[in-house]
Amino acid sequence: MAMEIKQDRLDAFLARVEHRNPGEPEFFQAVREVSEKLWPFLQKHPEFAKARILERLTEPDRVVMFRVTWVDDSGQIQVNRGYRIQFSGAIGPYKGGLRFHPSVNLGILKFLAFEQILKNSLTTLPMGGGKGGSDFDPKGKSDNEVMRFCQSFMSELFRHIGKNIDVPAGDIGVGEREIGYLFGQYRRLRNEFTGTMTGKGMAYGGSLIRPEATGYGSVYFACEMLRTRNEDISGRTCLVSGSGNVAQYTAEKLIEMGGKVITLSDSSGVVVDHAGLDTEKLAYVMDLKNNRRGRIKELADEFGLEYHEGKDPWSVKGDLAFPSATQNELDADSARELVKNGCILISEGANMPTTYEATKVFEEARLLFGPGKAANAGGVAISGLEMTQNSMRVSWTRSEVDTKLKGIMSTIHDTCVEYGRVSDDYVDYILGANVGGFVKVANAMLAFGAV
Ligand code: NDP
Ligand code: 2IT
Repeated sequence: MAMEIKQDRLDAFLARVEHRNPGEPEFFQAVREVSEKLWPFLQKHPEFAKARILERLTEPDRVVMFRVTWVDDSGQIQVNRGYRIQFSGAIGPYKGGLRFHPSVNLGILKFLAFEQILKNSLTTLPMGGGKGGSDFDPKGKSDNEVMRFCQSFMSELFRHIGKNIDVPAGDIGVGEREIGYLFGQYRRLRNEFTGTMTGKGMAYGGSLIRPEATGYGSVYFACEMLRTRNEDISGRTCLVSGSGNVAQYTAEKLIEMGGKVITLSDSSGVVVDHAGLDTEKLAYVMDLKNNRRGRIKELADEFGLEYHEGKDPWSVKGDLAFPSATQNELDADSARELVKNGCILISEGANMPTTYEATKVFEEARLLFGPGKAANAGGVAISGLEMTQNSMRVSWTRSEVDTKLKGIMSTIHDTCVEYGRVSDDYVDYILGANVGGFVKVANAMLAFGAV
């Protein structure tokens, strides 16, 4: 009976969140996944429930939305929408990426910023949660068009950010080129050089290992999970989705560790390489995606590999899966297919790539499941260290930063085990990551009183 009353209260809380945020299914999905896991913990900690921490944490500090007007190469005026969600500043300056993709809307950025709060807390570094971006599509645009868009975008964003206020970085569609244009405009408008963005180029304050950090971190996290079962990457068949920043460096680290990476994909289709990608093919992918901005099909054409238009990697037989493209790219049918094919581990390089129903399939099958806020936290962790280096005006070596990245991923894993061990032989990493990320933010909020 008592349990039912508590479940009723969770349902009522979620119904309120859904009602207050209409047309934002991804935001609701993220809040639901977190709240369900947090609820039993909150029952045991009435001080958090009494202070209504979860109600406050699901309401952004503020949302900035603005018009971005720019002129394309043919002289036409174009209008896009820009956003910055400053979700929670409880434990540090707002921190999180910018996404440029036609699918971007308020609900998607709110889900990303909400996840970022707990992810950033898990890194142990002092960073609050934020996210931003635009529905601008960099695909098919010239460098000059991208530059003009970025300059216009920053001409509004600059007044809302700062090294101690809000520090943006990259995400889908925002890589080294875009960060350069954005930071260049920010520096020009402010006339001061500060570490107000991360993911910067090495010539102007970037950190070594930042480009690699999300992908490498996702593999380090997978290693930690495998270690709990006395397993490792070597000789394992790996399915990677996407072929952008996260996918590329996930594949690179897997290959280095002796894994056999048999898939890469993009929004058009999947390439399957039964022999396993080698460093030559990966170098081809990096040039294709980062410089020539082509389609993944060209990898298959170049090396005579299998290509399936409109398909994803999840029906291919593999031991370890690294969804590294976008949200909700892995549904319940795909999850069942992976389980049936003997997959033992999922490490989410992307943010919320697994649908709600699919996570339940993995939980039931008791797979090693590393949720994005833990598994892909390496990227923002090294962003945090880029901020540190900028403030200290020093540059750490590659091996110094890589060692710190390994240490942070291992600490995040420990936190997940601490809060997520539900039996001798099973760690609920979703539970562990959500509670482990929540505690510090909640304690800070308690200390602040009713703000
Ligand atoms: P990139 O823009 O570098 O690459 C994105 C990749 O995902 C591309 O291969 C793209 O294919 C594919 N993709 C994007 N949207 C879709 C879609 N709707 N359907 C299918 N495929 C899609 O982005 P990142 O690699 O930086 O980001 C990938 C994921 O990782 C995102 O979820 C991001 O939030 C997350 N992440 C990124 C971090 C970072 O440091 N960059 C840190 C932590 C998480 P196509 O080229 O065809 O669009
Ligand atoms: O989702 C993410 O963690 C990122 N896109 C990286 C954010 C950052 O500030 O480096």
